Amino acid sequence: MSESKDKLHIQPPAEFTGISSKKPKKKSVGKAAIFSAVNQVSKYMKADEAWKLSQSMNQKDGFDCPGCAWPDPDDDRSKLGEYCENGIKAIAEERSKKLLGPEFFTQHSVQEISALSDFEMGKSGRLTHPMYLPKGATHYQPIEWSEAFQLIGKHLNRLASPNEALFYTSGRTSNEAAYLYQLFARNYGTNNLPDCSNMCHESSGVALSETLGIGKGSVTLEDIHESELLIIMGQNPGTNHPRMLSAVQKCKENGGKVITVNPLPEAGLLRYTDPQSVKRMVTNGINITDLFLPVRINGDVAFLKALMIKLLQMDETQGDVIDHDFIKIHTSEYDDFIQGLKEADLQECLVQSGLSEDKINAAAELVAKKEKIIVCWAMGLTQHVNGVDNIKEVVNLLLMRGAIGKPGAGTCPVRGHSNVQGDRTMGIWEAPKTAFLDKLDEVHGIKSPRDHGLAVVPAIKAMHEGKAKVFFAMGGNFLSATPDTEYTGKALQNCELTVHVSTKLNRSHVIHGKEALILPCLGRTDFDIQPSGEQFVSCENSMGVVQSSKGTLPPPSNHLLSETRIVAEMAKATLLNSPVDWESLASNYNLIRDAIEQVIPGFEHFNEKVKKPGGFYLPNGVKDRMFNTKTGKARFSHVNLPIHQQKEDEYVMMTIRSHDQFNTTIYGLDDRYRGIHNERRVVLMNEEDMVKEGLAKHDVVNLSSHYDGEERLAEKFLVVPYEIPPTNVATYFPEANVLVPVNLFAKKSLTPASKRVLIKIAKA
Ligand SMILES: Nc1nc2c(c(=O)[nH]1)N[C@H]1C(S)=C(S)[C@@H](COP(=O)(O)OP(=O)(O)OC[C@H]3O[C@@H](n4cnc5c(=O)[nH]c(N)nc54)[C@H](O)[C@@H]3O)O[C@H]1N2
Ligand SMILES: Nc1nc2c(c(=O)[nH]1)N[C@H]1C(S)=C(S)[C@@H](COP(=O)(O)OP(=O)(O)OC[C@H]3O[C@@H](n4cnc5c(=O)[nH]c(N)nc54)[C@H](O)[C@@H]3O)O[C@H]1N2
Ligand SMILES: [Mo]
Repeated sequence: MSESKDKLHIQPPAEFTGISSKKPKKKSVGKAAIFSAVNQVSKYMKADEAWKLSQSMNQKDGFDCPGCAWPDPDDDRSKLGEYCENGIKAIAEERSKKLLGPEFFTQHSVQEISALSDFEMGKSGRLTHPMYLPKGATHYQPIEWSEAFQLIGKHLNRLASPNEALFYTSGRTSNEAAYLYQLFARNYGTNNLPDCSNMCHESSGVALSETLGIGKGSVTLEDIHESELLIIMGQNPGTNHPRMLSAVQKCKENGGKVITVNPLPEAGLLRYTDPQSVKRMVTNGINITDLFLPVRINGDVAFLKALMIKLLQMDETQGDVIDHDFIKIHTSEYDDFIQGLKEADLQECLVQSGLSEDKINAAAELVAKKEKIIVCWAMGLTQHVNGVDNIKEVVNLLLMRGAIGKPGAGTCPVRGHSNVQGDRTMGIWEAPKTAFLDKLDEVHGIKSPRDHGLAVVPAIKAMHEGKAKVFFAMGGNFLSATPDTEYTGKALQNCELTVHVSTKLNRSHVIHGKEALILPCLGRTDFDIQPSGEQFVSCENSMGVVQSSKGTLPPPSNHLLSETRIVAEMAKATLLNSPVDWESLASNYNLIRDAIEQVIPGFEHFNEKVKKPGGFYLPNGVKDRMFNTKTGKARFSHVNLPIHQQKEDEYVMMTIRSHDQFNTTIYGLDDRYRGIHNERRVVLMNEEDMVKEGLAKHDVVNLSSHYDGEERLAEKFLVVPYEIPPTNVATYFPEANVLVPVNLFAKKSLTPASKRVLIKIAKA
């Protein structure tokens, strides 16, 4: 335990773990990835369980990896198990051989537990018992499940309005649990269903719905394989979606080219060795990126505009660059868009993007020559004030080239959590469509509220202002994942009751409401037995494939309930005259799937189809050039260059993931590809900037952000020289979240702008 036990740590304790830093790697995966995975497994898991799980992970009759949402191949799945290093780490984390029982909580006060680092919390073991923190108490104590549900029911029923309750979801929740959870919230009377998506791909959802008519991507794994040009923007797949690299490899083997747009030269995007191919291991892998564009943070609109200006010029001089036929038949608002593009200033775009004209010309050459183009993106594009515009500009580019709704071409927002896309399909959304609610009401005989609810940022504010009083989380780590950690901490502390359904201990459990509950649940790898027998659940991956997932190991404790069961018991204890038969639904998940089939389009014969190996694709009109938009066509958008203000002494900070974490879960303290070992409190800085600030490698600095007249402080970070554009810096999430102002979020999507925060750096 840390020395600073005498205070409650809303932020992770600012203590160093002993850095060593080397030159970043120039390639990813390969043997080192296997060693790293084996190391995690042997340290934290039982060997026989590890072997059993590696055989069933992402297999057609197995369970869905609790890591990222990258899809599994439709046909040939690797014999070794369709896994990656970080997938192995995810299961080692869930199936940890250590158990965290009531003794831990009775021995250590909440304050003492808060002094643990996030890494230590995660490694303290799998939660085994429901725990309760009474008002004013310093320690959690065990509680019976029935009493816990009664307590939740009592709190919910005494609120002045159902809108004083918040029901958060993290993206691991299965379709079945998510459906039941939103049904409960709406039967209870609120659309307050904030979810991790609000902090993640919401900007993509908003932009894609508006421009193409569906908030999801339009490509399949096959499309990636046969694409002629992949543009990978704001994404670090070597760490966050390692299995994507096998698909990119196939694309390259078929002759495809790759452009990477990223402030950092991420190792995973430079060179890749497939850990499942002996030949590749021997030949030392393949080059991934053909053209690397080291864009400045938030220089993407500028880059895309410059690129499109070039394409327009090429079309005017040599012809055949812009797909005029496609544009005429399938799109609207092209003239406005072109007008805007003609008014844009190339020089200004070059300066803002930080890219040379040569680089833009090289990119334009590739884009003009290739017909099958896919743009892949993740948080580097979405988590900006103009996140929605970033994605609209991506769509503009694809539409110009007619690269939508044909094989090998389209949009590929690469999702984060393994079922974040499915949760939204199931109705985990604070702004549901009326048609969805109408159907829900008709099928279940309830009366859903029609007023929209609160997304993550407004939910934090509502708690802070005392307007929301009960916070319930289905998974996740709300405190540490959200922006403005100190502000959010106070918001949670204001609540009458906070409840966390969790598999592992995290900081949100110790920064609690006046009363608090921790409800331990089954994970992806566990059997789930209900009165009608053994159950399976389903998930939707990043490409709209729904498939079943079934745990293969006995649960680590007899006291765990499934998320579905928890929702049903909470509903029974809260809703006294509900027309929904909660007991039957939780006893047999086939009945939940029957209900989903009736309410949500695309799930016809759900129970039958989901049992087929490999699952089924949900309908997606964009693939057939059917655009369900306001104009009935794919819409061009007019996007402005963002206006950036940055003072002389300010830096632009992005908060990113290290190689050894899954969001707020810290698997280890290394960021192997970036050459950083045994430390997370680092700030990656350009060497010229270090000289300007008089800083040397591993100097200790404090970071402060200044927004709307308020100062936020994050103490003690070590400077690491890095290849990053001047005046741009990078830190890890969640350590730097305290610097992200709660009011700094994307227009329209309300996604916290965690990738562009203005900070000052001062020697400590
Ligand atoms: N192992 C592992 N896997 C994960 C996760 C994890 O934490 N660990 N998290 C999951 C989740 S929920 C998500 S959403 C995804 C996240 O996957 P990513 O989006 O890949 O994750 P980040 O680390 O946030 O990386 C963002 C990348 O964008 C770049 N970037 C930052 N700002 C900009 C910008 O302004 N422009 C451009 N062009 N690039 C920029 C950064 O340099 C970095 O390479 O991964 C999922 N998978
Ligand atoms: N500054 C900054 N902030 C960010 C980001 C960023 O890039 N920068 N990224 C944002 C993004 S993209 C996302 S998606 C969010 C993530 O936000 P969250 O989804 O809220 O956070 P996680 O860290 O994924 O949640 C981890 C916790 O989930 C619980 N858990 C794990 N598995 C299960 C399960 O099967 N069931 C249940 N009930 N609980 C489980 C464990 O208790 C674990 O401690 O963070 C966001 N925050
Ligand atoms: Mo995410």
